[in-house]
Amino acid sequence: MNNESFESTHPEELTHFVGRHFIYTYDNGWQYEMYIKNAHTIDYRIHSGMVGGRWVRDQAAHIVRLADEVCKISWHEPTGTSVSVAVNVVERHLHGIIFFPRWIAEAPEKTVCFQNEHLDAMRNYRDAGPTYPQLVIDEFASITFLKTCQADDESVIAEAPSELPEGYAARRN
Ligand code: FER
Repeated sequence: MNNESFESTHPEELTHFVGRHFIYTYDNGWQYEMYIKNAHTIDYRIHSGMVGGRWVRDQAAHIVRLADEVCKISWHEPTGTSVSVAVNVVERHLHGIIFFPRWIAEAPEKTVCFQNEHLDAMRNYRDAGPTYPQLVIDEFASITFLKTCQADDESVIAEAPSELPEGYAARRN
C-alpha cells in the first residue's frame, strides 16, 4: 500500500464503525459528508466551505477504535493535505484537524473536482507547491445526519454535491 503502514487497523474492532454514513457541519460553517466504506477506505463529499464541491472515492485511511462509540480516521491526500477526524457516533460530534499545503490555501478551487478523475493533476500540483507554511484547520463539528449502510456500497457517494436532490445535505435525523 504505497509504503504506508496500517499496523494499528484491526478490522474486527471496527464493525461498529464500518458502513457509517454521516453529514456534519464544522463550527466554522463548513459542511462535509463521509462514508466509512470498509476498515481502510472512506468516500466523501464536501458540501460547503473553502473547498466546497470537492468529492473523493476510495481514499485509503487509517481507522482505529478508541472506545465503543469513538473512532479516529486519518489520511493523506494526493494533494498533500493531511486530515485526522475523531468521531463520536453516539454523542454525534467529531473533531477534525486538517493540514492544507500552502498551494491550496492560495488557490482552493484547484482541488474542487471529482478527485478520482484528476489524480495526476493533484499530484503535480502537490509537487509544484508551495507546501509551507501549511494552513491548519482545527474544528469541532456536529453530526446532523447519521445512517448505517452496508460496507463497500458504491451507491452511497456516487455523485457530485451539485447533482444531489434539493435539501439532501440539510436532512436531519
Ligand atoms: C474532513 C475534513 C477534510 C473530511 C475531508 C477533508 C471527509 C478533506 C479535505 C481536502 O482534502 O480538501 O472532515 O471528511
